[in-house]
Amino acid sequence: AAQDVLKIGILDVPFEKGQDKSGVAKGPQKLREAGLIDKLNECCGSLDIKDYGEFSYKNNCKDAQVSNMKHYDDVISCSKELSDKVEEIVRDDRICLTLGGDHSIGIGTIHGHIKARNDENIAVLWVDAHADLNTNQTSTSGNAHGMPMAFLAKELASFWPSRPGAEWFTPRLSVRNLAYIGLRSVDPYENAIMHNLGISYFDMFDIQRYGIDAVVSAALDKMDPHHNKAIHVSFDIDSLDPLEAPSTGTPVRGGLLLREGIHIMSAVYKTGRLGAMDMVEVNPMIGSESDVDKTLSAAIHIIIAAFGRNKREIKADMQHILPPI
Ligand code: 4U7
Ligand code: MN
Ligand code: MN
Ligand code: MN
Repeated sequence: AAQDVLKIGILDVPFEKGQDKSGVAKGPQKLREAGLIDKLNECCGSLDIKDYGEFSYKNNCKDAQVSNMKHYDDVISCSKELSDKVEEIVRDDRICLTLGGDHSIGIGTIHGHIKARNDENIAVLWVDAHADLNTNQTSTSGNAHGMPMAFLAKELASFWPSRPGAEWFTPRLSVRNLAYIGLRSVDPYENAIMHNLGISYFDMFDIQRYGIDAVVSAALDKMDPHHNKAIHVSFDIDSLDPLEAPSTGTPVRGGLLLREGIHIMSAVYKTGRLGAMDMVEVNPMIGSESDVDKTLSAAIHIIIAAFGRNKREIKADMQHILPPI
């Protein structure tokens, strides 16, 4: 059946200072070279894609720092400008597809999405091997890509007594509107926070036990019980098993199969409420050439599932294969 044109905005965010390994900033460019935009147009029916190109920022708080959070000033400066950019794309009435970059960029993308739509209208699905719920007090690495969810959560605001340079920022996401899928490497403090705050999560045990279809519907129910919010999916490629997506900085064995990742995004597509998606932590400088190809192709499969692969209208030039009505 004919459907409306789906409006998408694509933004590259080559940011890698939220972790220690170089290469993750090359993710967006490599996803494009692997044919992301052509595959979207081939597989997803009528799309109206606006290319916002490569995001860049100026470091406007060079002296700002907090303990045990590396490159804090860059993370804050990038987040501020990125949140304005994502807000603009969502206000243009486009589903914002952000290509990372490391997962610290989730601070800016989610904050920007909330600025455009208001906190009560957004739910976040965080697909990851990790919970990314450390504060600078609890992190064992000091890497910001393990902290974005703790930075964003209203309920954790008191754990960040001061955020120099981030006066523009107010935590606006309630953990009631958050669900995790894919967890299998959660630090002890993160685990305590998840249980104290009653955060919804579906780990690899749940996926094995109930199956991915039941898990994704349960996650969508928990984060948005009335099914009326815009969905922000933050997809960390390390949620997939390293056999499927080896080129990433913090791989953890025993992860999602590619078909499970695809199923998650198809289910989100079917809600009709996808508002923004981040694809992060693809590092094309890790592993062999075939590892990199596998990882890029997995990420592209997951993205095209999010935009309705094979589920949208048949292209006009293929109508002739249909029997007459
Ligand atoms: B990712 C870790 F300690 N929890 O905080 C940390 F295990 O964005 C890993 O999910 C964080 O890839 C992983 O450094 C961040 C570690
Ligand atoms: Mn992550
Ligand atoms: Mn991760
Ligand atoms: Mn990672």
